[in-house]
Amino acid sequence: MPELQIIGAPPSNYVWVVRIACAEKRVPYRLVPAMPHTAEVDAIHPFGKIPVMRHGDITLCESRAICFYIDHAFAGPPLAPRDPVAGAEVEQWISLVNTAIDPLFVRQYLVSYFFPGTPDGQPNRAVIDTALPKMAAHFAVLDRAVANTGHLVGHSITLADINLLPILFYLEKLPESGVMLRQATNLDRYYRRHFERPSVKETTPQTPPGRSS
Ligand SMILES: N[C@@H](CCC(=O)N[C@@H](CS)C(=O)NCC(=O)O)C(=O)O
Repeated sequence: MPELQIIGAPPSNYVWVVRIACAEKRVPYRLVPAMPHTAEVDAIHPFGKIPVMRHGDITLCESRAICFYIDHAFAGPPLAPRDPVAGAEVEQWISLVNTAIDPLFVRQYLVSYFFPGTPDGQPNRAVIDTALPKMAAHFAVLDRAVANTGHLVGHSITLADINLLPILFYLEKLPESGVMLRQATNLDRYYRRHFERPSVKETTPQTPPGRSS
């Protein structure tokens, strides 16, 4: 079996998603640190984004596609139910997080702290303050979603949860989002319980975004 390479910077939430997926499946891999828009990334992703993956002759980009490959090409516990309804619910939550949660929580709020782009390097308050009311509504959605079973889908961890957990990690660390998370008691409990999992603990980035890793 050729070596599986996960290529990308460890602090990236989407690189982390793929690493948790490997850990849950117990699939060995080599992490190749690389920033977006570098040669090894551009060779695989048409828009230079991380993560990308190399496995022998197989190259893939986009975290969802990489996780699909990891889940189906290797033995180990399935990361998404094969049942059509539950499997579709996992896809639904991955899509909701990728199209609504990540653009607001990561690309607006977290980026305004970690990559502010302001003249003095201070957090971009204008963007943060615009994001906060929408974030409160999104936290309420997530809080309701995990209230019944402590998972986004079904009664055990799936790719839906794996795709969300890295974002919650960063939200917990920042002032406004940390308060919002603690006030969303179901989501907070969900976050803390999942962060006890070895797959999550062992892959937690050692450096925040914006610092060399
Ligand atoms: N849809 C992509 C998103 C990946 C993504 O946005 N990665 C960020 C780092 S977390 C990136 O490479 N950003 C650089 C850019 O957008 O140019 C996936 O799921 O893999």
